[in-house]
Amino acid sequence: MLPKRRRTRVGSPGGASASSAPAPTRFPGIAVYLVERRMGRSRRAFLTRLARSKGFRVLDACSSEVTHIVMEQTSGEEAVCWQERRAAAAPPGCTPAALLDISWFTESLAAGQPVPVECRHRLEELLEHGACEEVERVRRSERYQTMKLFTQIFGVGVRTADRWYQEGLRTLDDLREQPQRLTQQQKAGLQHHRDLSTPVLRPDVEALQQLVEAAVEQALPGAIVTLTGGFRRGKLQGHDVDFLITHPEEGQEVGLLPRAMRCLQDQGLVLYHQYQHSHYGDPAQHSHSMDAFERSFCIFRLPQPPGASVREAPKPCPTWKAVRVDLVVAPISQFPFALLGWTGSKLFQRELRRFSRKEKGLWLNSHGLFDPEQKTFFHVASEEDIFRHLGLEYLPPEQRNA
Ligand code: DGT
Ligand code: MG
Repeated sequence: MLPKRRRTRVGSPGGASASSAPAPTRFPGIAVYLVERRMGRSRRAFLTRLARSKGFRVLDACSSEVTHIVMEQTSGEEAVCWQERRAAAAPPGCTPAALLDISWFTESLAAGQPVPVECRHRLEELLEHGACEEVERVRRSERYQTMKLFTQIFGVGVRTADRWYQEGLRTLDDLREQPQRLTQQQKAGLQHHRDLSTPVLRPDVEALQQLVEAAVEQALPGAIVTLTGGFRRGKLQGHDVDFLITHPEEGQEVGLLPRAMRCLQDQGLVLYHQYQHSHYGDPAQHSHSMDAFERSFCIFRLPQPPGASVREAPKPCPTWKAVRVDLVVAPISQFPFALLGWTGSKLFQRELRRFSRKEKGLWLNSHGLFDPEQKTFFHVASEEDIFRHLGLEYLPPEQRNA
């Protein structure tokens, strides 16, 4: 579940008894024991550290002090076994420790304090039926909510979000407490999360277009900036703003993006950017959905006109707003394909490419249209030409919102 590097680091002989000094106990009446079986040693060690950092008392051994025994993916047989063990461990006259599903523990970590034990946390149901439907349902929904929250962060894909979920992280604060796990891109995404999860609106797009056009013109006079993505399809709001840049003379576009970025940075408009060189001819990219164009993934610091309210009243109006912007550079010979690809929607592009391959035997992507039998590329001057080669009626961007 964890990368090997981490596994060897946390999997010291001490296991969960991680040597770091625990934070002072904030909840004296509660002593948790995490059952390692099924949970795994590294996850248990990780959860132990996380819980201790939040002031929970987590014991390394299942002694008589334990008040809450927490188990994960427990079978009925195992739960019976533990039920007998905890009864034997409890001193005469004392209540045996509660036998709980991991959901009680992760909810408590998310809340920053022990949540009340509810019926759905207890493993009794599990003892009777071998599985607890309620726990499964809540867990599924908790997973869904967490994955949704994490994948909305700039720089976080499904695999990373899933790994974090498996490791017990649930909230943005959990992530903020672990900066060493985050890439620079994810840190920027978290830092500006509030703005970036607010939809970008048309007036923002127009203001951004002017700023980008001015910087590009300064970097390379005559270069052309075209709005793509959802906003070219007529959407009124979106999660980012996508621009495609080219120059009417092939080759002139080389080197323009770093110059344009410098110009934008000099104006204090760039909060974060990640530059990526073009990688034409890299075979590793051919099976990948990403194209090979030079690009910058950015977070812009977009000044807000006085009086524009981004956040709810009565807070003072902010003077700027963080906005995600993608700048992509294409040589003019590939521009129509890049424009078609970057206008989207993703589903429309997928269907168009499938149609091209299955019905016409032609391979379409953001770089070109290829005839594998003739081994030739089609030369086109516009999106209309591409539709024509595919034998399709031209669809304007507004009709590509599949
Ligand atoms: P949104 O969420 O409001 O920003 O919606 P869109 O449609 O603008 O989606 P977005 O910004 O993720 O991507 C714009 C279009 O560009 C979308 O149809 C997919 C396409 N696209 C995104 N990344 C790449 C890429 O790396 N290569 C290619 N060829 N297309 C991409
Ligand atoms: Mg977009």
